[in-house]
Amino acid sequence: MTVSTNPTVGQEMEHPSAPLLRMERIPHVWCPSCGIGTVVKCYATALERSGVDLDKVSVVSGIGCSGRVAGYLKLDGFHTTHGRAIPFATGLKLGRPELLVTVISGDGDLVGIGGNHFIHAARRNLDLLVILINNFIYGMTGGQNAPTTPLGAKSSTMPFGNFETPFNLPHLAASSGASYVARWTCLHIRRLTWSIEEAIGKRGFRFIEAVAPCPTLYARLNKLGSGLDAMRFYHDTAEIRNGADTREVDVSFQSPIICGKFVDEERPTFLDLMHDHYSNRLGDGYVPMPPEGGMLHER
Ligand SMILES: Cc1ncc(C[n+]2csc(CCOP(=O)(O)OP(=O)(O)O)c2C)c(N)n1
Ligand code: SF4
Ligand SMILES: [Mg+2]
Repeated sequence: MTVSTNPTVGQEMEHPSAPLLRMERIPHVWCPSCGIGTVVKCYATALERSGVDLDKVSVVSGIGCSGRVAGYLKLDGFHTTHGRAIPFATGLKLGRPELLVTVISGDGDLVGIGGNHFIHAARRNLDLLVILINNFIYGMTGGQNAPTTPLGAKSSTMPFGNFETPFNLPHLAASSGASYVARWTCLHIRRLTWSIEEAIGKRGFRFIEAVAPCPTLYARLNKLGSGLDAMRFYHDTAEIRNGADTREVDVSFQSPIICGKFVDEERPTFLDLMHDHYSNRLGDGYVPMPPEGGMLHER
């Protein structure tokens, strides 16, 4: 499908990620200068570069503006109920271990209503790639306070500023047991893409926080300007500190956002431990669940 015209030669051109997108659903629902589309582009580019078999990739989203991502990718995609992307993805991975199962969803979805599932999936080191789009607010439902809203930031339910301490997401993931933890903003498209590509090639619970502008709610309620102003803010203030102690990467209102890869430690996944356990206990009597296509990430 063609989506734009090259002004120099008047030739119709295809968007570079079009083969991975459901172009028949474009235009998408996201507001102008929202950061969600940037994360989709980074994910699509990372998938293409990784060379994984796209028939073995699935994307699971919950509910919210970020929860619409699965619907725009030309992959096996699942738009699940609010907060249940991780349990859905868990069932998918356990039943079809050869798949690369990616969860892409919002901060409210994954660590608000879905927070319990998030920490237990990390604790079990489930073999999931989780990309959390953090716009510091519940975008889709009108800008309510989220568990990520920085102290002092305004939301529709905290019009005088948030007084609840937010989660430090990399620390939540790392202290719960994630084996890969990184954070980038929508300005860092190359680093975010590399990080996703790197995480695709790894095993276990891999968590990437993508900080994204929500100009319509978070920025408007806080008088922060457009998505472009958010990019300028990330550009002027974000600090890259690979290997930083996750206890020190919490986000304060309009203070520098610390980005980087913070954790990269391979350890046995839930399925590794389960197979070892039952093989030891039951010997030849243990038959792993079908299908037996082998692990996508086999070394
Ligand atoms: C069980 C249930 N509770 C509440 C809602 C309403 N709801 C839909 S999306 C959403 C918040 C989404 O926030 P987030 O995940 O941060 O996504 P964003 O829109 O910011 O990308 C809420 C509360 C719902 N759909 N289902
Ligand atoms: S409300 Fe915010 S998060 Fe939702 S599409 Fe608009 S800008 Fe993006
Ligand atoms: Mg949100």
